[in-house]
Amino acid sequence: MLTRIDHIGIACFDLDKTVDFYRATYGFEVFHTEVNEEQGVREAMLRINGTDDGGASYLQLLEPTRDDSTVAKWLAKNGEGVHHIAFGTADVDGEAEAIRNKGVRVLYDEPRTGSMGSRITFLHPKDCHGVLTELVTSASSHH
Ligand code: CMX
Ligand code: CO
Repeated sequence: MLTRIDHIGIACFDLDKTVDFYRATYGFEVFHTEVNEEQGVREAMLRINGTDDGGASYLQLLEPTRDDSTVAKWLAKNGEGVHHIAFGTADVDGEAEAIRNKGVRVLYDEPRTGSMGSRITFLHPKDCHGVLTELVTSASSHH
């Protein structure tokens, strides 16, 4: 089961400036920052709200760390904006398998490491009506 919006991923050129915008405009504070070398991003998670399943929903602000990263490529083509949406689940492996069996391309054979020790995978945007879709199991709900 997918039980929440885990986060909305937003690509930006300058993470610090974008964080400042979200703080000044909406009062959202940074909950967590990290560099994910595998994904080629420096990111800030802004916690927006708690959710019915005991988890939370975030904005994930993403700045590329290298020119050949997926986010750098996307920014060069599209400019800043919404890059992906992520659904939360207690079982990313099971959900990925079930969705793969429906004919949607899952990008990774095994989930990889995402923000805050979560486990993540992605669905191809061309199989999801143009939306790059991530599935997330947060560290606190690993079994
Ligand atoms: N949303 C919607 N469509 C997208 C997209 C996105 N974010 N990124 C690419 N596309 C579309 C392109 O517009 C293009 O469509 P057209 O052929 O119609 O022009 C097509 O997909 C192929 O795009 P591309 O620029 O050639 O990009 P690639 O195929 O090299 O990569 C993808 C696309 C989805 C495989 C790659 O972005 C990927 O592996 N993403 C998952 C990892 C990721 O995004 N990590 C960063 C976030 C990390 C995190 O959330 O923690
Ligand atoms: Co994400």
